[in-house]
Parts: sequence; C-alpha cells; structure tokens
Amino acid sequence: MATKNQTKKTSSKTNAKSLVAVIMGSQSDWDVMRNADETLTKFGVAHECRVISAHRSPGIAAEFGSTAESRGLEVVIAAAGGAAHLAGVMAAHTTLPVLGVPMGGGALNGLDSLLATVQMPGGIPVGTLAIGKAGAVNAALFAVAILANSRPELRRKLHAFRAEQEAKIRSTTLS
Ligand code: RP5
Repeated sequence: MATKNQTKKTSSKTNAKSLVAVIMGSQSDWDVMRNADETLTKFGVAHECRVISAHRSPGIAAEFGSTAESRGLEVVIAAAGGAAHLAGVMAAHTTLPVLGVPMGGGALNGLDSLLATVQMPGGIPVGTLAIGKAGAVNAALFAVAILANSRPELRRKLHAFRAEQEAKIRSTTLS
C-alpha cells in the first residue's frame, strides 16, 4: 500500500513523460480519484497519480507546483476534501491549467470542499468540477480536451467517446 506523498502510480503505455498529474490531498481520496486515472488510461494519456497535501506537506506541494511546467506536465488535476486548498495552492505555483475536484463526505458532505475549491479570488484561476466521482471523470475528460487542442488523435478519441455515449442512450429501452 502506498503511503502519503508517495507516487501512487505512473500510467503510461510508452513510458512517455507525464502530460497530466492527478494529485490528491490524502490516500482516502484515491477510491474516487482512481476514476480520473482510469479515464486518462482509457484515452492513452501519459499521467501520474500521487498524494500531496497542501496542509500536511506544504513544501512538497510548493515544489510540485513550481516545477510542474519544467517537468513537461500540461495539466494538473488536484482533488481535496474539507478546507480544500490543494488546487488553489497548485494554481498559485504554476500557470498550467489546474482542475479542481472537490471530495465528498466529511461533516458537510463535500459542500465545504466545493466552496473552498471554486471560490478562488480573481487572478489565480482553478477550473472546478463536480463533487466526487463525476468530477474525477470530468476532470480527466477536460484534461483530454485541453490536450486535444494540439493533438488530433485525442480529438478523434473524444468524438468517438461522445458518439459511444449517444449510441448507448439511443439504444436504451425502458421496460
Ligand atoms: C483533505 O482532507 C484530503 O484531500 C481528504 O479529502 C480529507 C481527509 O483526509 P484524511 O484525514 O482522510 O487523510 O486534505
């Protein structure tokens, strides 16, 4: 079992450098954030997943954010619960697009994480997705959409994914 601040997993079929980082405040977020990992894997996007806490490991968070661009990353997905500062801290340290995923559960059922992630003061943007699993999947799809601007193969895969979703709806019958 991976411990806090360890790289949880690096996913790349070709051992290419990661284009997307999926980071989360705690190992307890992994059950939800594995959905982002799986979605990026489905699209064949080289990525890495790891635990970094804005509160418990502020030095690691600052270093990760400030070196993200020079390491070749193009998008950072940051998930956190409670007083969810991780995405905001990442955005403070990098000009790469940062996508925030508020974690559910906790005393306020994710409303605290949602507000903490989405309410960034002007000047330091965080693109905030839905609470929990939907947000994890959509953050990955959003990352793919960003990468697809300069990668026609990813754009084709996104079109195919949408067509597949539509075909499923079209073939749904209610008994
Ligand atoms: C946040 O606190 C994490 O992102 C997690 O969602 C929440 C609870 O963390 P644990 O106490 O389960 O480690 O920093």
